[in-house]
Amino acid sequence: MGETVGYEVKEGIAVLAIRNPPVNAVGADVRKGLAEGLRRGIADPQVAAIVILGAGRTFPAGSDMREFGETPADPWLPGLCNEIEACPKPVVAAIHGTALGGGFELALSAHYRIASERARIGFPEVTLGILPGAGGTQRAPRLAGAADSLDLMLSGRPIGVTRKEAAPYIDQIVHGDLETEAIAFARGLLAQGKGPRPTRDCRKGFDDPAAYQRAITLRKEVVADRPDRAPGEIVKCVEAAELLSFDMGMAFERAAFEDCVRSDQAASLRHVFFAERRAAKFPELDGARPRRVAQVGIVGGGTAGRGLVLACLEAEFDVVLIERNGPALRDSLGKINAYLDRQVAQGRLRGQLRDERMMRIHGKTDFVALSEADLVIEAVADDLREKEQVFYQLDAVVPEGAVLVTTTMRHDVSRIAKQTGDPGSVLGLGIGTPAHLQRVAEVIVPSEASADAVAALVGVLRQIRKIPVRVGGATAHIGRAMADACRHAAELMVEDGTTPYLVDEAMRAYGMAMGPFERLDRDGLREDWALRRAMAERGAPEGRQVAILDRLCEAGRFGKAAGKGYYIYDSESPQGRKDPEVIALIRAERESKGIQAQGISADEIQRRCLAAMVNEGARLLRLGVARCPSDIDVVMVHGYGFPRWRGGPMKAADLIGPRIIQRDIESFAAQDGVFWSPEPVFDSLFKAGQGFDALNA
Ligand code: T1G
Repeated sequence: MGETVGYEVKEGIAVLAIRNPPVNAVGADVRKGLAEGLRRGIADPQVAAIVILGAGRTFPAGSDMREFGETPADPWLPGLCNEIEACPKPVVAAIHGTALGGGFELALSAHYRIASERARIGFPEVTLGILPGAGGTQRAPRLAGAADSLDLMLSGRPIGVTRKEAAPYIDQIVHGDLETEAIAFARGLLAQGKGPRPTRDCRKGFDDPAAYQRAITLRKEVVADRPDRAPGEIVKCVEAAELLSFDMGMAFERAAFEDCVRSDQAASLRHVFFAERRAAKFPELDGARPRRVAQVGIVGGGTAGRGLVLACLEAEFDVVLIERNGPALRDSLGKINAYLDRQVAQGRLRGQLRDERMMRIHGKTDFVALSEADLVIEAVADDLREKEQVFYQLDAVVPEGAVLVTTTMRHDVSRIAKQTGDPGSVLGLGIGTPAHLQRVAEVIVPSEASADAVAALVGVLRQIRKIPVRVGGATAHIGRAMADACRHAAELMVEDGTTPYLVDEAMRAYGMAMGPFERLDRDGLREDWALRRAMAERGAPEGRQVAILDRLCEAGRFGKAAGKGYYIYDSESPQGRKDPEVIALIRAERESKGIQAQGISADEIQRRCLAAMVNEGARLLRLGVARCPSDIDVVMVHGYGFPRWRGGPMKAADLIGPRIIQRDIESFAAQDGVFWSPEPVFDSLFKAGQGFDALNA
């Protein structure tokens, strides 16, 4: 028996303990070990029943995704599940931690299931562009019916075993030592003369065929418009579960699974899963001795500051909020309190927790209050002088070794760090607003930064449930640079003939959460305008410059907050509507430059925007701003609305073929030879026959 599955007989019960840390993923060795353990238990006359459990922190959290794309080694999980189900001796699955995907299917193939009260169960496969492929779509509806089992499969979110929706799957919730409880449960079965109870024979979930069909029909409508394919396949499989025999249903499921697992969507979603985990592995963490962070200081109670306060309170940090004066402080604390009250009113937060959080926030107007802060995040307006002043004051009051973080999006972090006596403890943080709802945070690591400071900030970000992404250098932000490149490609197309509205429509159709011009309007045009004028004063920037944004600003169209930008925003259309005035303004700009308008297809718009992002991504890799292509994908998927099922721009480039993207860039050069010049990496990848994924190793 491989060491991944232990075999012990205790009181006539064979205990198969899976040992494949960290999450007992069901890889080839685990499957082989389980099959051998099962056969041994069946053959052993001393054994009257079998218990399957996970050693360590959890019951198996799924099949081993690192094996995807390869032909699985025998035994395959569906076959193993059938073998467990056919066992002539009762099999009990004892669940703790997170029994997910193939792990939950393993449990469903057992005859009985017990679970620790804090255990969770679920089918996350849909978040990976696939479906439960080891009998989940056939066994779960037999136990729970179509509605609940489909909701579990279509949401992809795990549920606690104490929830009523989990009851059909769990025979007993236990509170003591799991193995002891499992052996007692199995012996209890034997004492009651209870034997195997194959799930395939259960028809409880089919008791009300009309309700079953209604649930199918309803969810077919719900998933019909989803861009990802797996949800529709899941509904068909659960429908088949009631219509076909068990084995036919299993074959139906297998065929659908094979189709999905080979799809680009599945490859993209799997890529994002591992990219999220790779992103947090900063080189600085090796050997670092990060400062323990108990108290966090936030300077500035504006939208950004308040979001950071809320995120830190949720992670149970003590927070000191510094505002410039009493009225501003009361206003910030009032808004934070109001937000938590709304959470309570919406049932998303218990009143007691709100009170606890408000107890852990200390509002002050004097920096001296930060004399015990372990880490301070400055979130004042993005004005260099104001930020330098804040860091100068912080340096005078914070404890030695405290980590100082600036949220500047435009200024040089190293320059701000010079205001302190310990520049090595100063880092940058790029996080969208509202910060408490963002999933990704860019960590700007200047060359002089200390590994301990980086490790401390990464630790805090993981505690406030952010995916930290490393950004090298002291000035750039990955997301902002990528969005700017996409926006420039879009502006060139608008000046040459299309409209901002067609560009946004095309990029929404591509799957982006919003188009580049909607994003500009949301973020405001004023800052970009100011930056362009500052750059123009420093001499004509290289390449073709499109001044449509400047024309809009000259006309007072500064974006959504100003009621109009590329779109008009008013009570009639709070989300914005097209404005013929903008079209007229663009037409006038073309005429002033003698440009003949030419139509551009939606496909071409998407290709140009993607090519611009990929080329910019390649540039950020060359400059060492981004550590690897998958980091860029994580920022774009979580921070800039790039569709997760496309994997991010760098993954999308690999699925299309970097050579094709390179050819596209070269073919666009007539439009702007400076902007559209392919990065050298395209040639080296081509020569090596590789894609960007090769740079993720
Ligand atoms: N396969 C391989 N590695 C996995 C894994 C998996 N299923 N799940 C986690 N890991 C690795 C992960 O990459 C990381 O590695 C380490 O474990 C800790 O994970 C037939 C085909 C369980 C909730 O989708 O959701 O079954 O970075 O950092 O935050 O129907 O991991 O340390 O090297 O995420 O505590 C279905 C995926 C698979 C669950 C724990 N299962 N995992 O979260 O730790 S498809 C899933 C999770 C399937 C069948 C189909 C989470 C977690 P490293 P972590 P965590």
